[in-house]
Amino acid sequence: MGKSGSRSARRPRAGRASVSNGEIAAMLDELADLEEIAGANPFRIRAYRNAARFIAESSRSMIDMLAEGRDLSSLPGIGKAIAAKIEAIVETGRLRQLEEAKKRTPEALARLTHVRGLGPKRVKALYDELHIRSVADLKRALKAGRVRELEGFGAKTERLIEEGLRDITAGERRTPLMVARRTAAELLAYLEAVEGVTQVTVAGSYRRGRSTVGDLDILVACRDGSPVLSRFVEYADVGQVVSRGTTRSTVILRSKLQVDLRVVAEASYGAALQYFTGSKAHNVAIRSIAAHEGLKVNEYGVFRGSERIAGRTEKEVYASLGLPYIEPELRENRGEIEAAAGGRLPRLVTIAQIRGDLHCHTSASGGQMSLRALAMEARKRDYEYVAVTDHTTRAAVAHGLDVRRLERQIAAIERLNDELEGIVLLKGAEVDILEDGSLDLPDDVLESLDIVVGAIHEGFALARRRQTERILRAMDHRCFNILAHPTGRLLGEREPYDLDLERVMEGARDRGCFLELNAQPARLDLSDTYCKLARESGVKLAVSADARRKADMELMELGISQARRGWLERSDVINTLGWKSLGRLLRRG
Ligand code: DGT
Ligand code: CA
Ligand code: CA
Repeated sequence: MGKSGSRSARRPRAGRASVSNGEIAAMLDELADLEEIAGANPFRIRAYRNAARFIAESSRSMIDMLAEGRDLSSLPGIGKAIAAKIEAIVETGRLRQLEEAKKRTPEALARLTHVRGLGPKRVKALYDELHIRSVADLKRALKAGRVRELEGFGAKTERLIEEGLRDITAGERRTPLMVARRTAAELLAYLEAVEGVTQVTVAGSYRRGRSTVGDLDILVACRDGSPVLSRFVEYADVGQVVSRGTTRSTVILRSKLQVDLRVVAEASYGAALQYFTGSKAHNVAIRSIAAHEGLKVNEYGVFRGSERIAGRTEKEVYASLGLPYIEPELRENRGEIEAAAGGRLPRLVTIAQIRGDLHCHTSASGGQMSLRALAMEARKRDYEYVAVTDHTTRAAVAHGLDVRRLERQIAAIERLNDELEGIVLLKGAEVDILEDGSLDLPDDVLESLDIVVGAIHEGFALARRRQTERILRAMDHRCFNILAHPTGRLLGEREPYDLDLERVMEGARDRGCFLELNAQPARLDLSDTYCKLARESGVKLAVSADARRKADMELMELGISQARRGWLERSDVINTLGWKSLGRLLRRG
């Protein structure tokens, strides 16, 4: 760039985004912050800040001054280098040095400067002294009391930072997987239709099936010159274009969900998919295995020296490290790499293996479906059976069925089963487990049911020991089959009740009972880690939608994602069985 922006920069061109003084100042300030974290020359940093302040307070716009041919470096506090930067910003709307600084600085670290109570100086001290690189690191250090011991911090600063942290994490949005799936399905269809596009995949936490996602990470392979990046930013739901480059763009949709799109060459598509699927912990472990073999893994491929030995497919990437393909849901560095190396990877359950749903409500207890509608919906999904499990009377939740109404429902189910082809309605109930561990229906009624799902709906606050005994006692009943939503958690709303879940798992196993993985997005109970624990303790699970309306039936997919994250195989999930075998399993002793 010429010393006083000689050429066209002086005259604003039509169609160019006009950059305000405030925006120019903000970019210089941000550059100063990032340089400061990086430990750059303090004079340079101060120069950026001084210039930013001068520009922000100036009554004349920089655009006008440049248009008049003013030499900005004649202004107080603005040297030639900064004048050139301002011209670049006015000309292009961007500042190369800022973009480079952003690339150099871990995003999480840069984000820390936005925590109230922390400026770049403090972020740098936290990084240098305590190796804090992220909000999570910072939280741990605060908890351990290490922050207040740093020079220049102290107890008051600590409190300020804690408050600031609460603000930014409260504003942190994670999107439920089910919502993200709907958004992604439309966007994928749109991108696949762009000329030249050969492959599109959503990677990241979405592909790993996490119950919530921070953003969508989309990888696209396409032929040269495909307009995919420009079509991406033109997508109708885009609310804001955050960045736009030649191989990568980031947008925020109107729903506030962020989407990163990267264009990747076919030859490295598998390597990129592996890299951007994560998790970070899995990738770190994979890279260390590679290092042992004298190999290098990155998003472009697996390399021995400068030779690329794999990269086109993920399978090839894992194979080059001597490993079988590892399913995305397992990639959390929770033992999957050791299992892969030892040939002990689970063969994860799939949605296609599911033969029915064992927990559903009708309009009789707060749902919206009639018996017939429920049966039709299940048949549409190619299920063989679906259990009708309305609430009993004690349930504080929703107009439970008393014995008379339940008996009428049983008769209605029998009539429908005679009439309907291709689907069996199971006679069941979601029975309240009372505080003493007894069940909220008389024995003769329980005996007449095909399936009994037991649940706790009140008395959450019992002490750990009593809560555990209560559930074990309920499972002592020979009609008890499945413990619904075993920990009672409601995400972001209610903590799990205090319970010795390992004892409950062993108790269920020994009695021939089962635990539920409830697929309601607010529950997802059992969690993935507890699913894994259940499998290890030898108790089987039912994955259930707990549907109240037709659309809920598709929540089974969410449940299966979580089951897979919990390492469950077909044989761990009882609703992969046909009704004949399942029926035998449900008749205890
Ligand atoms: P999210 O978006 O918070 O739900 O979680 P992820 O796992 O989708 O994380 P995201 O979007 O930040 O990054 C996507 C993947 O890219 C991540 O799972 C692994 C990979 N990745 C991102 N940054 C790094 C990094 O600094 N190092 C390594 N090894 N991998 C990274
Ligand atoms: Ca992500
Ligand atoms: Ca991302």
